[in-house]
Formats: sequence, structure tokens, C-alpha cells
Amino acid sequence: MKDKEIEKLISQEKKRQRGVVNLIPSENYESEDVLKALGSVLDNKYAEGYPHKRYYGGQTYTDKVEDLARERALKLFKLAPKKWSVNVQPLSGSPANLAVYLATVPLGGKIMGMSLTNGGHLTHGQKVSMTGKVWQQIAYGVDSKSEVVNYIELEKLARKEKPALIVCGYTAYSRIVDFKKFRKIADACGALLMVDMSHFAGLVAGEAYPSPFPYADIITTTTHKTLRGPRGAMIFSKIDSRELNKKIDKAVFPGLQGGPHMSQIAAIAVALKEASNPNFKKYAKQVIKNAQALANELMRLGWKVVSGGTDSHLVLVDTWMGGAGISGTEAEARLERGGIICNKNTIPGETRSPFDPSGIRLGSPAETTRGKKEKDMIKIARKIDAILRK
Ligand code: DSN
Repeated sequence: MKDKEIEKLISQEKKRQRGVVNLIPSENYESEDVLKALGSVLDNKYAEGYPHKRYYGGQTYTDKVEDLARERALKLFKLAPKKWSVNVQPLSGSPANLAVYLATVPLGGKIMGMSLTNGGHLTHGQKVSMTGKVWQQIAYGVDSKSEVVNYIELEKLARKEKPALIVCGYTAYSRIVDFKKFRKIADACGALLMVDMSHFAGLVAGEAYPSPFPYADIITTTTHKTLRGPRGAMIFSKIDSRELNKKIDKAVFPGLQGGPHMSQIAAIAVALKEASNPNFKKYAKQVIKNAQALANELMRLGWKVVSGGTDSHLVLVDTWMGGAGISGTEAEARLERGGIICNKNTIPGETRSPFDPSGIRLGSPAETTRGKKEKDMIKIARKIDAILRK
């Protein structure tokens, strides 16, 4: 590179990434091929519109790239092209969720989503996000004892509030979501059901976590977490008389975005092909086994793991009440000094603040990509324990 300053920073970041244990559950390591597509000449091209209906000339190859990405996305999740549509243009998860609301919920309408402190995402209608300013969030949480979703309470709330759309699928929730129950609740109150599978998309692709496709109307996902692709997102929608797919396409472009990032779309296509390889199934299963090994060892060492374990790739640890009064911020900093990267996180029933919460969120996707197995995760849990108890 001619730009030595940036070259140096990239190489320092590479060294940093190699030198640490990465337990951030929403991060992963992309393959060389994904990075190659991302850094390709496709980035020079404007392609506003959709394949074969663009606003600029010169689309011979960009159309093929986007068609291929869409084809691979449907195939990976075993969806019939006549029944499901996919939009691969959202720049990331937040704009993808915003596009869905814009397409389906009247301005000021009700979106029922999990609160931030219980594991929901900002774009599930939290007040600080635009999604909570333009629409009204009907917040639900987890049961205070079991720390999992209480479907009976959820149904009562949904029947009372009659939201236009219900969102499930979270950023800090380690258990299996019962999509069938969510479908019944959505039907009982006449709401659309949207699943945000950003965190567990790779686990669904690898058949290690239940698929939301039989139950949801709309599914959003980022592509860079367990799916191990580039930063980006996709929106899947059912094709039927409601024309959700057409409304969503219009909301993405021209509603919210201009030119799609074609290099990103090519990199998504590469990642989708990689995820269809049988080895990816092994990866997805190992991700869960590794998270469970981490959670079990931490609990054996006396740490309070939210909900008493995990069914997925992430582990939420209460370091405050369950860890001799170490805040999440302090725990994150101490672990980083010890070479372990994680993020502070709120926990159900949070008594502190999102800036200095009561817990940390750990995850296994990145380290599993690096080949770690259960025995390695046990060692990592012991190191975490040693660092935090010092
Ligand atoms: N920032 C992502 C996460 O870490 O879960 C969600 O957008």
C-alpha cells in the first residue's frame, strides 16, 4: 500500500486480532475469499435499483452477482423462490430492520420487541433508536426467575396492545426461541411476525438451531456474525397477496438507501456458498458445544450464567451480583488486559446502566472458526475466572 499510515494501522489490527482470544459473540473471521470479494473492483460500480431494473448502465456483471447472491441465500435456507423473496442490499442490520418497519408498520404504529436490558436490539423499537421515535415500542422481557421468554405473559401483552408487528430473535439471549409460539401469538393479535436472526443465522444454516422460516412472515439477518460473511444484511419475506416483498424492496431502495455496495453483495454470495459446504454444519454444531463448555465451566467455578446456561453461541454472565461486585465495564477491561476480548452487557433485571452494566456477554463463533474445541473453552473459562478473581 502507498498509504503507509493506514497500512500500518491495518497490520497492527491484524496483529491485535491474532494475539487475543475473541469472545465477542457477534464477531467472526471472514475467509480470504470473502475479503477478496469485498476489496474488489465491484466497489467502483453504482447499481441503484435491482437486477435488470437499474438506473445506471454497465450492469452486465453486477446483475449476475446480485442474482447469484439471492439464489444462494434462498438455497442455503432451503426456500422455494416462488414462496420466498430475499433482498441482499441492506448495508447492515439496523437499516434492514428499519426497512421492514417502513414497509409494514404505519408511522406511529406499535412494534412489539424485547427491551434492551433483557437482550433485545436497539432497532427493536428502543427509545434511543429512530425505531422507537417513529414507532411505538411495546416492550416485553424475560421472566425474572427463569430468565427466558414467558410466552403466557407475552400473549397477554400482545392481545392487549395489538401491535402491528412482533419481533423476536435477539442480541443477548442464549436460549432457543420458540418460533411456533410466537406465530400463534402473532396470529392471535393480527400482527406480522418478524424474526431478527442476525445472531444465529449461521446456526440455522448449519442446522444446529431451529429454523424460523416455517413460522415467520419476515426474517432479517446480518451476514457477519455466525454466518461468517462480510458486514451486511439480508431481508427474507414471504411471497403472497400481501406483497411484503415488493413493499420491502421499495423501502430498501429508494426508501432508505441509494446505490447498493456491490462488493459487499459479492462477498455475501461467497459466504453463502461457504456456508452451504457440509463442513459448515460441523462448525455450527461446534459453536454451540463450545459455548456450552464455556458456560458449564464458568458455572462450575461459581459464576452466575443468565438462565443457567446456553442453547446457542452466547453466554451472558452476571459479574455484579453473581461475581463479587465486578461491573461489566470493569470485567471487560480486566479481561482485555489479560488478552480476552468480550463486551460489557446488561442482564435481565438490570440495576445499573447500559454504560456500566452488571454483566458481560461472551460467545464462541470466532474462536470456533479458529479451531477451538470444548477443552480449549474450558481453559478459557478458567483463565476468565483467574483474571476476574485476582
Ligand atoms: N452490535 C451487534 C451485537 O454485538 O450484538 C448487534 O447489532
